[in-house]
Amino acid sequence: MLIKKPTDIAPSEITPPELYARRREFLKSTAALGAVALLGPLIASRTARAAEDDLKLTPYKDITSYNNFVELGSGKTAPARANGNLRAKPWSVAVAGHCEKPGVYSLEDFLAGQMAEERIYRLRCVETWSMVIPWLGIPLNKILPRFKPTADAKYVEFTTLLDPERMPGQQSRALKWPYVEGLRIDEAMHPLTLLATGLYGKDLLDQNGAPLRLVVPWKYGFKSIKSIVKINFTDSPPRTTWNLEVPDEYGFYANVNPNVDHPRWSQKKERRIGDFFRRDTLIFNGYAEQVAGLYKGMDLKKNF
Ligand SMILES: Nc1nc2c(c(=O)[nH]1)N[C@H]1C(S)=C(S)[C@@H](COP(=O)(O)O)O[C@H]1N2
Ligand SMILES: [Mo]
Repeated sequence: MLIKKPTDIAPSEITPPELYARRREFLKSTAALGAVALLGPLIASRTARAAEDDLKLTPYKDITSYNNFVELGSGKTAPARANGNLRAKPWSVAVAGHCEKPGVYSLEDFLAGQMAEERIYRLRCVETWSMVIPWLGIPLNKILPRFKPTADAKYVEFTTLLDPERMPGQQSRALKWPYVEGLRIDEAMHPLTLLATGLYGKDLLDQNGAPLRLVVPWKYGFKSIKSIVKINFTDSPPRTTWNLEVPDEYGFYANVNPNVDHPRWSQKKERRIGDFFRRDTLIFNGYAEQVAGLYKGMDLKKNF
């Protein structure tokens, strides 16, 4: 489905995850050796250690067995047990709203001509756990322009598949279905915003949002909506699932922010899955340099 030039194939796509992780360790230690000569042993080793620790990949096993995906079941382990319901079935994505090329596209047509790239991002859940995930995906800003959004397209609304047969969690009233999320158009077009089709070089499993899910790395995980079937260009803010459900706990923006606590718990610290000690939460999940400009002049406490 995705056609790539050989040079675009990331090592992760041709190497099993275990080997891949070891090779990355090797590359990192050789890079650190180079830096030693330039910067002096102390700085180099400290920097290398901090960088390595911060973006050390979460094991594939954890990324695919500890999930939030209410449609496939509540609790962290239920979604993985429901794996198999979504994949290997025809999938299409409807494009609607303020654009010149609305329509229903098969997944193949929707992604036609695009090359998946690897992006290693932190994922921070509003519940205070986090992971580091090597996604495979296509920047959303390479896909949206194809549908020619008009000047009225101020926001983008995303919708998850509604099908209680394939998504047994939808037989319960846990949330109002289907799950809906949204971004401002400039957030959607930001180069960090990814439409993911895989991780660790493999296609997404159902529990991670097969076959197509959003990844917005500077926002709490609930913005990164899974198993998308519709993209709608709107002129007003989309009504998003968690915001509708509990408006004073989950805002539209949901930018990761250690200085704005959840009403029921602190957001100052987080626990990286696999770590024993908690670590500091980073503003914008560590992507401030890239995204803070999107929110210039905004009161982040009000616009949480
Ligand atoms: N459709 C849908 N998307 C969803 C969710 C969900 O329940 N349904 N959970 C969200 C939450 S709370 C998080 S933290 C991330 C988790 O993604 P992961 O399981 O791939 O780590 O998915 C988000 N996307
Ligand atoms: Mo989450």
